[in-house]
Amino acid sequence: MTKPISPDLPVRYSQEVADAMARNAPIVALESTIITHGMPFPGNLEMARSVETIIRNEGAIPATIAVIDGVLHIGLEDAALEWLAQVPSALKLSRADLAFALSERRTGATTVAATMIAASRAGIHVFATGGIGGVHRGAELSFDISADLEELAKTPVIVVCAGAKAILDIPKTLEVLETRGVPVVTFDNPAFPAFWSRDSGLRSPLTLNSPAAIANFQTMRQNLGIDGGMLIANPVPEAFEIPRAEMEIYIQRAIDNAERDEITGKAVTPYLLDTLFRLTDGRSLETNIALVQNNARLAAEIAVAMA
Ligand code: PSU
Ligand code: MN
Repeated sequence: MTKPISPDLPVRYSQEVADAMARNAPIVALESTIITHGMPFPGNLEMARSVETIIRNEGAIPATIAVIDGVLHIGLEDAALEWLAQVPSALKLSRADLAFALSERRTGATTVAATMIAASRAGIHVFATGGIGGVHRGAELSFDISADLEELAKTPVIVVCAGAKAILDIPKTLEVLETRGVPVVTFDNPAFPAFWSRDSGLRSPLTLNSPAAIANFQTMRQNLGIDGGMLIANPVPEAFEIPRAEMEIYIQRAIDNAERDEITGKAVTPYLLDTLFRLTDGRSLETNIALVQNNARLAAEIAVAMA
């Protein structure tokens, strides 16, 4: 079901990832848009390094994915990670423009959708991130629905996230996932989480309590010949939670600013994330880092269970 990497694709594996592949060791993919467009420096670099360490400590190998000068990197050495965390000009790459960055020899960071494509082609089945893209509030007018949702329907990768940010319309996001046949499984909790908060106010479509059960579920889908990935929602640890009501004030302000500044297309999500970091004075960043770390741990456990 995984399409192999074409010999004509400019791809480079980190030493660690190449070794892991040779011995069939568990690997966890990581996206890079969260580094270049999702968090400010130096918190982004601290996050990127710490999640790699957590994955190694769980017995898996991290593969951060990005395009550097037209080469698709599966696994970044530390110097490249440090450089990417500060480069101002990186493109934000999704399904629509991942190949463009390769054909035009550009540098760009991969979103959830593009990371899933690259991971799947490389034979990596588990991926950890913070929040996914989804259906934006007001999508009935703007038509702004992230390509991440379509990719989850198509590409067989398990994506571990902390739910969806309430900058999105969470009920509509869950509706689209259901329509497209994407299982949404919350880990060890009946409520679907909303990124900074453990409870979005919506019940999770499905719940599972162990990494092995998640691995078995995906294997059974493949036994049935069902394509596509699944979304694992891992609630933020209680100690780092920010209550929904408190975030809602900032979210509404960020959305209002985006409308005032006429932000559209792929600029919308980075604009909202940046505005929220400024409005919360960095407090949201601490929570954001903690939840990505928590997701990296669970993703590594799932990868180990699948190996
Ligand atoms: N949501 C977050 N943090 C992020 C993103 C989303 O809370 O960093 C990034 C991810 O890379 C995601 C992308 O795949 O934004 C979605 O962008 P868009 O809505 O333009 O598809
Ligand atoms: Mn969009």
